[in-house]
Amino acid sequence: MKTIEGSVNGSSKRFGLVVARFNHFVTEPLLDGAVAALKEHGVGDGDITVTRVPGTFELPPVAARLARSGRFDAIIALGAVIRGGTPHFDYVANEAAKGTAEVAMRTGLPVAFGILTCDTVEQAVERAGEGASNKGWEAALAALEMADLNSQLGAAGL
Ligand code: INI
Repeated sequence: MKTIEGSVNGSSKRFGLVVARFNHFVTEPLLDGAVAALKEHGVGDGDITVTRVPGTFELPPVAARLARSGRFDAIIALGAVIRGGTPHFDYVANEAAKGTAEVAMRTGLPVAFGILTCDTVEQAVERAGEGASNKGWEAALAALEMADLNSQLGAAGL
């Protein structure tokens, strides 16, 4: 039996990050967590590119553009959708989930989903704290593992 599994070693891998500015008090800590995780796992500062967009709804098209550029091994999308009194939440959250998944499926490049969908500001802030409970950190770990898995699958001719 053969098992192929990615590791979280990011040396010589390049990552494109796209961050929503909406709810920046949550998304900037998510970005900090993601960048810290990448660097902790061997990614060079020059191999990290950060782009910012107005809101989570705008994440998928920019993720697609980064993915198609051929310059990255994985993309990390970071945003925070917090439920208000309007149906806007569902539209933004659904489109972001559908859109980022579609980018990954169409391009074959991993797109990590670091987008919080929370009922309250408190829940969002809780998920953007220091350390491994930070969802940006978690998304970066997924991107690292998937980037390495892709390399290994390629090396195995799969
Ligand atoms: N964008 C977010 O990133 N989070 C939200 O909670 C949010 N809400 O609730 O409205 C939000 N809206 C803006 C949206 O992402 C777009 O930027 C806007 O609709 C313009 O296209």
